Amino acid sequence: MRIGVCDTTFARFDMGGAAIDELKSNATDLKIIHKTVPGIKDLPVASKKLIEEEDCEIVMALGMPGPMEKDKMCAHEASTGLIRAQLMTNTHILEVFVHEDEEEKDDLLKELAENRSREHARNLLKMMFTPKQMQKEAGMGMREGKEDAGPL
Ligand code: RDL
Ligand code: RDL
Ligand code: RDL
Repeated sequence: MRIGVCDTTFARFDMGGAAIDELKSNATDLKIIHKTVPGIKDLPVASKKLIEEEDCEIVMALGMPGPMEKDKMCAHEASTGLIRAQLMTNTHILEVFVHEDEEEKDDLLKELAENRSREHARNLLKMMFTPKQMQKEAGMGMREGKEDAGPL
């Protein structure tokens, strides 16, 4: 299976590296095509190219929206673009965003970025290889990078 991984230089942690490591540790026979762009607004077209020009069956788009109001606007625009790219190609692009203001301390932000990237990588493998396993988790309050909220 061909999997696209697209990350940014803006991010303050190597989210793509963590995702690729997690994918490779949990599956064999993966061909991973990795592209890096400057920032999250560049992810939609890079992801679409991974699907259309590199024949990826699914893509992870990883990035870090900054803490300012303009960064949040930027994240919303990037997200809208990623959804549009998915609809245009009928292909999943897992959006893995870690907002810089989700944690105050650098070491906690680093841990969150690493854990969220790895957990979304495992989500990808579940979606592609063991969808029944994912179905078992329906309604379970799953989260990525932090504690699960859990079921009611
Ligand atoms: O196309 C070049 C840039 O416009 C693009 O890379 C943007 O995504 C860069 N960028 C911003 O311009 C901005 O105001 C980013 C952020 N905020 C941000 O919070 N996170 C990013 N990029 O990854
Ligand atoms: O593509 C992978 C994820 O980006 C996607 O599954 C999102 O819908 C996950 N998600 C968030 O990233 C978020 O910030 C969700 C929420 N909030 C939310 O409130 N409810 C969700 N997903 O179901
Ligand atoms: O329940 C607490 C958090 O899950 C909630 O604050 C989310 O909005 C945090 N979050 C993001 O901001 C985001 O951009 C999440 C994701 N992406 C995500 O992919 N998965 C999450 N939270 O569990």
